[in-house]
Amino acid sequence: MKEKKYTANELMELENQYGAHNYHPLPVVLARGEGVYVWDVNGKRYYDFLSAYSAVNQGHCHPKIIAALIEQSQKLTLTSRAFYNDKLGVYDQFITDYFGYEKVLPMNTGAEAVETAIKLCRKWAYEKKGLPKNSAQIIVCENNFHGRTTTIVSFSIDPEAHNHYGPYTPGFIVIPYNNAPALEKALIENPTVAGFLVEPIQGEAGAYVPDDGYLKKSFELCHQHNVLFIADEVQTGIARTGKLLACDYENVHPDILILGKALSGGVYPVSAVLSSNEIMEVFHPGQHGSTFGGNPVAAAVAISALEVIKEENLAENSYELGMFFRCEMKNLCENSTIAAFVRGKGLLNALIINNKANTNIAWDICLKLAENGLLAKPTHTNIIRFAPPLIITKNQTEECIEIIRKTVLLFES
Ligand code: IF1
Repeated sequence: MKEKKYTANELMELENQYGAHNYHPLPVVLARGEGVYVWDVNGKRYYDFLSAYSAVNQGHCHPKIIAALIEQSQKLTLTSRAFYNDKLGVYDQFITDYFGYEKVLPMNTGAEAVETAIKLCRKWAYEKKGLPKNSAQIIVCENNFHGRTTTIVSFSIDPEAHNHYGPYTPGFIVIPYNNAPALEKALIENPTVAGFLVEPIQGEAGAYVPDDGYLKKSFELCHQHNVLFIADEVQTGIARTGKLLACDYENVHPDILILGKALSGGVYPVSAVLSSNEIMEVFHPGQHGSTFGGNPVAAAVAISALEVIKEENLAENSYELGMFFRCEMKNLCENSTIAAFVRGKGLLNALIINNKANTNIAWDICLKLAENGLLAKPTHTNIIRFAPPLIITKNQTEECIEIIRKTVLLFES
């Protein structure tokens, strides 16, 4: 049967009528992606400056990753963990060697990996640290984003993410981000702390980069109090911030490392929790798991996605072009009443917009950016996240800077 051709409006209407309204997408209907570009159903080409929230760091439909997906999908897709398969052990060795850990627990989504890390940390605290039963506390930061499960939103301070989902999971202490004294105070005042869960750069909060030394000091404080330092690098990892991991900027080796998103190059849900034997050995058969966790397709795809990061020097490219991008955005801000300031690391950047005159201005700017061929989305009303695939070239970056500059100019009073 010939495939029905839907118009953009028909497709948006179908989603509106039959899909839950848990998102408010920009009115752009995408049909194809390749590298830094995506095309809508009318054939209009855009630069993708969101990268599916840093899941397509390697670029859309990277040929090597797609080839791995296709090859494995035609051989064996899922065995469950009731049996071994010929890809998982090879992947376990590859990824633990790649990031310098002894053990990995493979999951699917970032939130699943965060939940796994929470369970691992608590179990370690009871069985190794000797905390009393059900006493474990995990310290988290204000303006965190770690996913959308009921436990994770229990410690979110964003009303939109948190409200009306109670009763909430206890056992979390919220402290200010980028504030080592606040962490030290919480550690001293709470003897049953098991772990500190932190984003090395807060993505959803708008590429909020902590002061130099914050991660190192936090890591040291955790170890002084026999508390696990847990880094959520779901968004900041896999070369996004200009190093393989954002923690690498301070040579911090997290006790528990959480990865997701670009671990698969955006072609398949793959996440992972990495740690040491001493910590991971608290998990025994039957105590944690997942139907799809560690499946052969995820294993094959993740190996190829991580190989691409190194083969194409994507961390270095992210570092260099990120510096260039922020320098150009700073120039824009100096000559703008609208663009206030830029922050970020590598190619995880955010432009903070002065929205006093018009609270919707960031959204309006993103609509105009789309018209001008660049896709980005606001976060927290007045922050526009700019995060292209890490394969972007200098020339393409220059072209995108020009698109951003001329678009913001349209809103100058
Ligand atoms: C949405 C935000 C970004 C994450 C970090 C864990 C997860 C995420 C640091 C969970 C996921 C996604 C979720 C997606 C939009 C996006 C997002 F806007 F929601 F906050 F990137 F900033 N840790 N972030 O950023 O991973 O379960 O989604 O695979 O929910 O709208 P996931």
